[in-house]
Amino acid sequence: MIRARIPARKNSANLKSYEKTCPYFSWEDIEKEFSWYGPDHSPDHSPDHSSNRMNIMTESIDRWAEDPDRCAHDALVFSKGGQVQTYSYQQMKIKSCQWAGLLTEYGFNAGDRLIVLLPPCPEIFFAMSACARIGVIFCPVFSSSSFYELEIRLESTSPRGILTLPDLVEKISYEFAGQISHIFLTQGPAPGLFPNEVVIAGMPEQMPPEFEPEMLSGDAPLYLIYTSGSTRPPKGVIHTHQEMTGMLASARWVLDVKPNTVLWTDADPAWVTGTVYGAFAPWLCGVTAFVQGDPFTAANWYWTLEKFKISVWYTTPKIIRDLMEAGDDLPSRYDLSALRHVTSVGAPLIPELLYWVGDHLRCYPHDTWWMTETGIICIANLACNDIKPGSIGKPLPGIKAAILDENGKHLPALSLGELALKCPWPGLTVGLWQDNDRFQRYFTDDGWFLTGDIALEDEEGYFYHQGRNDDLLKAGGDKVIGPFEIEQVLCVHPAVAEAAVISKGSEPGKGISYLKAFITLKKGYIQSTRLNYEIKTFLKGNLAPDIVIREIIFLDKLPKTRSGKLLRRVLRARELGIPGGESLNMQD
Ligand code: 6R9
Repeated sequence: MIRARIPARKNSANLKSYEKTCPYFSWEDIEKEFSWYGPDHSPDHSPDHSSNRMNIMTESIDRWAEDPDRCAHDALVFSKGGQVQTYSYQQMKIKSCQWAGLLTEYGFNAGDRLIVLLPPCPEIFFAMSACARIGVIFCPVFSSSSFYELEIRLESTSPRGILTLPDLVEKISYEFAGQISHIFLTQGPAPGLFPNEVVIAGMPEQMPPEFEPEMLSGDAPLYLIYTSGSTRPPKGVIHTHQEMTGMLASARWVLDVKPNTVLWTDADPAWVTGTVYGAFAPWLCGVTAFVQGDPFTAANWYWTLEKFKISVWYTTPKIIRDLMEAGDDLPSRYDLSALRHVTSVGAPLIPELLYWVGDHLRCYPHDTWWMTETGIICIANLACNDIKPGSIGKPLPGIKAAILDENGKHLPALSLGELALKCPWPGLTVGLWQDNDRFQRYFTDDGWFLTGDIALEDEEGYFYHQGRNDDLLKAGGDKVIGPFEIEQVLCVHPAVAEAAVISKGSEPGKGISYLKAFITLKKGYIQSTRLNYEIKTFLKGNLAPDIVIREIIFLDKLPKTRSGKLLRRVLRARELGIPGGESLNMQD
């Protein structure tokens, strides 16, 4: 563990003191900001939620559209190919109402599903806000989804409709396309439309600009999103309207959103990060959500930060690494003076990346941890706390985290175990789509949510992520270690850019794992037997004697998900010749 600290920014942060806030914090204090709040209306106070009528649109888009001081403020700025489209809160409300009108005209009712299969574009956000308005469940899907990925999502959600593009509609099998009531195409031309297909360009604009949000119970589904792939079928995670409380609090404290913030969450809207912090959370705060529709290039990313005066940027270690590899001199060519807060999610923000951003963009990135199932950021480096490099930070006020052993027993500081969160909090998923058995397996009898992540907590309450529990490795004796520990040592070697360590199973007669490492090299280094030997020797000198890496393989790229998560299981499956080596939810 690194002992260095990056000092907190207490004075300018929204949350001034973590220590003073935690003991007195109650979610109800946040709920009070919503129009639905009343002594009998708080979701926590009614066991069946039946008396709570609310809609996230009333508290986000509509609230600001009806505020004379805020209605003209930008709600959404979208840039693609140099073209910029800007929508104020007032304009966003009209779009949302018109799209809600269109969906209603096509027979959509609360509880129906709309699959949105589009690359980033304003229509995703119009559809998202229209679905929320009428209680239709918004189901975003990556436009780069494979035929197979799409098929399992379509089969399991049985949507009333799909919103997509003529090119992408080709990915939907003829059999499924026929079963769906409506396939909406955002653009033409679409030669040979089937009877259930319609090009909707220009149609929402014909609809009335007013559409009262449907008042729903707090646990009414808002969106359904599939988690990153594993060897098992993906999980459809359900999130609800009442999560607005957690979205608002986390955006304010972790992303440090202030009234004049321009927030850029550079995640695809089909990833939970893009859905929550790319749209709903900034809209609840009444600030500008910026969306970049172009694919990543380092120059475009710096240009975006400069041109759109991004003040808060929520990104990933993958993007940071790509920027770092594009060169140290590039950031100095841009005016990044508007940028005041950088946050990261999805994969380990290793100290090398953290310091690089601090040195070259003047803002130290704050790592945040959460998962599709948790709905909101749960553990984070808050601006008011010192950053400990390598740590994912501390649980948000209102959230309790612990490290448990395999029997659910709490482990002392600095022990490796499963990261668990105490239920409930406003963000926690209410269910997995049509899979209650799997949903129940997340919870212990005494009310802890098991994350499946391996972590440890230090004496000061900072958490350190060490990988997924199915990635754990067996060293000598009963010792179990996370692969991340070894990968970090590998990355200290000057030639190594990234590393992944897997176990190929037990070594015959020894009970310890046969460990194999896969590495990519930094620019300027060439793969060679000599370098391989040198790295092995380096590892010997830097790892405990009972941890032995038997093989090191050079790769040009490590397999990762679209959101940049390392897929050790793909390497493992390829190595062992078992299923799972295929590219479920993989980036390329
Ligand atoms: C938001 C999101 C969740 C999994 C999670 C964990 C990994 C997330 C991380 C991190 C290291 C961080 N993860 N944040 N690992 N450091 N700061 O990523 O949701 O796509 O469901 O993934 O991502 O393993 O369990 P999702």
